[in-house]
Amino acid sequence: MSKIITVQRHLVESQALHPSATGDLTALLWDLTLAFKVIARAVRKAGLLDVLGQDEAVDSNASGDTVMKLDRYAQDTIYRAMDHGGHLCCMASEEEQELIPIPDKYPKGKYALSFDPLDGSSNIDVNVSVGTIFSITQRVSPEGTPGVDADVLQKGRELVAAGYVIYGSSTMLVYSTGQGVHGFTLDAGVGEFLLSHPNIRIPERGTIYSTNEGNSAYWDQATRDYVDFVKSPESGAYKSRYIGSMIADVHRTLLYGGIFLYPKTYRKDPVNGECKLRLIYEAAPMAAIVEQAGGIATTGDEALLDLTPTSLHERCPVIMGSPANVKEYLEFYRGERR
Ligand code: AFP
Repeated sequence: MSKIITVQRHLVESQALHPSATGDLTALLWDLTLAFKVIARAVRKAGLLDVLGQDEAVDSNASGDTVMKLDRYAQDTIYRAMDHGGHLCCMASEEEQELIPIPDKYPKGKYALSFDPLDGSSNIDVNVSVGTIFSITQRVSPEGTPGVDADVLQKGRELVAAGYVIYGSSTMLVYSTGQGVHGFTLDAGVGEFLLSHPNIRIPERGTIYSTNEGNSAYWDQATRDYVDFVKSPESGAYKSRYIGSMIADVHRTLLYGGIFLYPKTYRKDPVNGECKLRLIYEAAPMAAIVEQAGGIATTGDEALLDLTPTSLHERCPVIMGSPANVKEYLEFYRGERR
């Protein structure tokens, strides 16, 4: 029988591998898991409590998307769990235009937290898996002072931790602090995340491609050629799977292998194109997980983790997945294949 390991114990044991660690990051992640449990409970009850629905929209978020009540609930829950612990100097959320300060009355810590409180929420009315994505950076501004944008605007390579929680048929937390990727399943009866997927490695190659093909007329030619290739007899037997909830599509890619693509589209701006996914809240944390699991995450031109965000809501192209599949995509993208 395998051992029962809670996420708390896993965090403490991982911290012991760093003799210089103060326990701050461990405590911060611990606080976050409480927020995730509260959100998981609300997501489970969502249909019952009638807290959802497009027509129940209350607001528009910083990126202009409809914000539903459950997004706001997830946002508030994370804020209320994290504002007073003394570990953070600021927060940034996909739902807020500006940086979220730590209230004056609480101490300012050495980390900054960025999060997408409820990714995929436009699908929630049809019971599709949604999730929370998060990342943590070490502050660059002076200790003890309020955090500033620069604390968050750091390359994905600088993340000290990244992860996501998927509220699906079960609730699962997947995180990395740079020592592999580990998955925990919430045992709702016990109220604990228990280690269920230690040291996740993405398969070297997969047979699933995942992309919104409704956009294909607006993709660059190389991406169109690649997707034509995966559908052709010469590629072998690829399957198409696209949920439209990045967290669910990337989680599947992580476990089964294959490729997830959200390339630039040239619809509104035929010259420069436009991107959908947010670098800080979606692309970088998921790229950190995929790379830690042995995969590749790229814009096509460069590794996603090498992008330095210049604003809180910057967007970028996203291609990530199994190394063999992404390398094949890059051969098309670089014009080495057609
Ligand atoms: P929502 O949180 O507004 O549902 O957006 C989800 C998302 O940012 C990401 O999770 C999906 O991969 C992507 O949008 C889906 O976009 P399309 O609907 O354009 O395929």
